[in-house]
Amino acid sequence: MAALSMGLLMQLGVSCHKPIPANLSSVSLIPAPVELNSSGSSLLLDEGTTVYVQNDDLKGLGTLLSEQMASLTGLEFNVELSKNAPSKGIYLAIDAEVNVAEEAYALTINEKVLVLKAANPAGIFRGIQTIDQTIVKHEGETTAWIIPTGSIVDYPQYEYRGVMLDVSRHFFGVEDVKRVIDLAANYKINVLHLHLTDDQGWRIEIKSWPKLTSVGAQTQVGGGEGGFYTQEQFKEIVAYAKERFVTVVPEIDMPGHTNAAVVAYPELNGTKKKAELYTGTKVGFSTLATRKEVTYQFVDDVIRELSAITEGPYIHIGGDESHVTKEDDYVYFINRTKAIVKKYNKTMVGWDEMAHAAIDAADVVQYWAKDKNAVMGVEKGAKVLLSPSKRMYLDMKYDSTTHIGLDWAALIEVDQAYNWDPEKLVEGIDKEDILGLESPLWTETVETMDDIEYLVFPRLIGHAELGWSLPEKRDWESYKKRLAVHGKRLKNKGVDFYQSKLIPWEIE
Ligand code: TNX
Repeated sequence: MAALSMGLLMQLGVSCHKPIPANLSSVSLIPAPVELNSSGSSLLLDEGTTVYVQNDDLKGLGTLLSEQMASLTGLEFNVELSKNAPSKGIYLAIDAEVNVAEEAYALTINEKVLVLKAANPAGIFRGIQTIDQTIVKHEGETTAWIIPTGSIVDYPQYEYRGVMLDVSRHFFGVEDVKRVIDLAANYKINVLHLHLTDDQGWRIEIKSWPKLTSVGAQTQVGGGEGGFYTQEQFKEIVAYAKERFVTVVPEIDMPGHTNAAVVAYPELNGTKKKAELYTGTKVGFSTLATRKEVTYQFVDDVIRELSAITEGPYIHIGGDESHVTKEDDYVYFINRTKAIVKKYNKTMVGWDEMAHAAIDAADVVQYWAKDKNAVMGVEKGAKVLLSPSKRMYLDMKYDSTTHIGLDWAALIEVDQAYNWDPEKLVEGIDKEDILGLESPLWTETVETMDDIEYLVFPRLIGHAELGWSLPEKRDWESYKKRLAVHGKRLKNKGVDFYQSKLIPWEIE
């Protein structure tokens, strides 16, 4: 042994290092996992570390893990197929017994091998995000990348953990949307809601009503050029999201918030005023003609085309702030639209005002403003998606000095966004009534990707923990220290996040 040089040992892939002691419990995981045990040692990552996958279906996920680890460490990792667990390296495998919940996964790490198991690829993907966060840079005599040993068993509290992007007030292209998906998926967010239409712009190609985009997509807030997704581009977003186990929920906001549509097709206009392209930020002035048959031909065509390019189960029909639609016309419209959504085998989601219509257990009410509406929805059997504007609206300013954003609901500092309990938010709405949580980003004041990043991060990370972690694992004092460590990660990814003074950021 003594005759062998250090270099030769390295070439042979033999490590002469004793494993570095480390503590899995002190790794800054967000969201906090359900169960974690630490065994005090570590697994060393180096160029020789291979990611093995049990079958061909997991190859994509193996590659994704190796890429995520590479971008963090600068090392390269091979991906190989192996039916059985290796004696050394990283192993991804399907195990039907890891079935406490959808998306559940189990991680065991010893000094030689890390094994990630889940009953399905979605669980493997969530577990990969945890692995990524367990990697620690150890600065000793030499720098080493290690993963502390121990075990984790983990699964989410809520099945729907979403983020919403308003692409109507300001349009954002496919690449921006993909970046939002990537950054959100790192924190186990599993839904992207796209607010595709509003007064200022219609952003999705509908082949049977071409003027929606040739006319209705041509501008945005402030008068910029706007834009829209072709159906091919929308499918590209859906496919990209799917690879990251993120479901896309498209929203067509109706019967209000429809100025862009009625400019394109005046026969749909339910007001007496001639509609013109709008670049301001007022709400509540437009409505579809709810008693005309042509309107339901329009709704049917739009929902039919949209359903055909949407893989997920949900279609969001808006339903908010229809201030110039009479109450009985509004109810009539939602009831007819509900039947159309059902005809195309989708689940209808709508903002909380929708509870006034004849909704039932098949529908989802998105709570944003009124407790009364959300409770009414639950009484009718619907599930509730929580987006309380005072806690979750990502377009609210952090404090009075924030250079973009609005403040009508609240100022939302990082603690205000994190420090509350979804189960206790509304009296009469219990955990079993809640489908999940969603953080909306309205974009009246949001013009660039940097603007998006600044308002979304870090608040979305806190919401991700609220949606995933057990109430007893959530605690502001612990969270703020864990979040501090993520400052470096966000910076490495070039995220222009808000460096709140409440967080003891660890940024080089
Ligand atoms: C209310 S929230 C709206 C949006 C605005 C937002 C601005 C909701 C369902 N409607 O139309 O963009 O406030 O914060």
